[in-house]
Amino acid sequence: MANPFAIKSIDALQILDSRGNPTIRAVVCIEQGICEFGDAPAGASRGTREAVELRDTNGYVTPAINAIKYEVSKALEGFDVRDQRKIDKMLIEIDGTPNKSRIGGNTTIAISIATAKTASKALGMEYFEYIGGKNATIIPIPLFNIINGGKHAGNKLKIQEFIVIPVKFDKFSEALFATAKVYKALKDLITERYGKIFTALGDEGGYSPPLEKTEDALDLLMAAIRNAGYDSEFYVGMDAASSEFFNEKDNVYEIDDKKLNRDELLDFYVNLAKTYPLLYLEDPFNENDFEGFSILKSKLKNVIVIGDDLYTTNVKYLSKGIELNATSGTIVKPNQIGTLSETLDFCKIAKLNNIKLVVSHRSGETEDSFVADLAVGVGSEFIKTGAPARGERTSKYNRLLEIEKYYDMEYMGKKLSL
Ligand code: 2PG
Ligand code: MG
Repeated sequence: MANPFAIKSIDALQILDSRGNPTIRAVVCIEQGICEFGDAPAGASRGTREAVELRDTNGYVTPAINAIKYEVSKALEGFDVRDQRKIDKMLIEIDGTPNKSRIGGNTTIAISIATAKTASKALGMEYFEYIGGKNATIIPIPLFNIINGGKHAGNKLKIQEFIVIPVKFDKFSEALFATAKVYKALKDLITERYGKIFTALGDEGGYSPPLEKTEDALDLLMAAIRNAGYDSEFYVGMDAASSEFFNEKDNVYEIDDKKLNRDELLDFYVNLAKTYPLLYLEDPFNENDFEGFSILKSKLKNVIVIGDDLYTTNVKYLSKGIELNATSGTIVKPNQIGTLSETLDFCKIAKLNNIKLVVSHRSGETEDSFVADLAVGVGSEFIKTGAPARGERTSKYNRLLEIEKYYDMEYMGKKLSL
């Protein structure tokens, strides 16, 4: 008799992401009749070292679907779905390139996630349990990106994400609903100051008011926190995604109508940290400037400095960052590297070296909530998955509410020492 956990088929279909772009959904089915899907999200401000997406010239993912249909499904037929590592290794081998450019990182991550979901369903486990076992006991602190700039919005803000961080709450659910109040207060403020037409949303569900200066956005965040009736319960953070406003030719950062060299940008951040309760700063310098990160980290002891484009969920670059003492934390995006096993290895190395984990969505998302389970599974300190609005963002937060309630989990905000 065939192994009931053996892969019977892998199918794929083209679906839409939250920006209305085509993306890939892979469906893994095993002999006992259980099937699950995995979706590939898509970034807009991508690091140059990320796994490559396979698309045709019009942006359709037909080549990725064909790769599954004519090549990968045959090669993986009969593999035991519980053997995630073996399956991921096979995907890497079939691709054969260092950045998954032949069959596409979008192809491999969709299959890799579908594999884990099918296995855990067949074993009667929740995804977070399957990933983390008994260690999965805490709900991470959400980082809510409620003002969008940079590549995610049509305004002139150079910084990509302005984030509120509800740390001082007893439960995740309290933190989430408090943030929803702040999000509403922000909408009221924007309506009052700029008119309702400027309450349009950016790609991650945050507002994109017609602001130009970093300080204006931070002031608005602070006013929204106050108007919602909160104060020190919230910190603020930013994802600068600074590679996007770095002018490589002149070696300057073009921000807030200025051209700043690295030292000047560093002073700019240091001053912001004096004025605002800044807890979190992601990609403050361009993706090749490990040294800049490390100087900033030593200067801003109370700010968690995070690498995203710097590391691209790749152990090779994380190891360099650890050696240079570049950051106190890292973004974790499974589609940056292309398989779940490599993502888990990355998290393990980060944890061993006291690097905080920020499991993250992409700006182009689907409704799948898998990253919420991944965050709980790896015991991440933070999860970054946009504003508390729009289905592709709320699916992750709502999944965390479910996990908190039915598995009686603690909130990281209570445990994290800052
Ligand atoms: C980021 C992400 C997600 P994108 O820079 O951290 O917020 O954006 O998916 O566009 O890379
Ligand atoms: Mg980022």
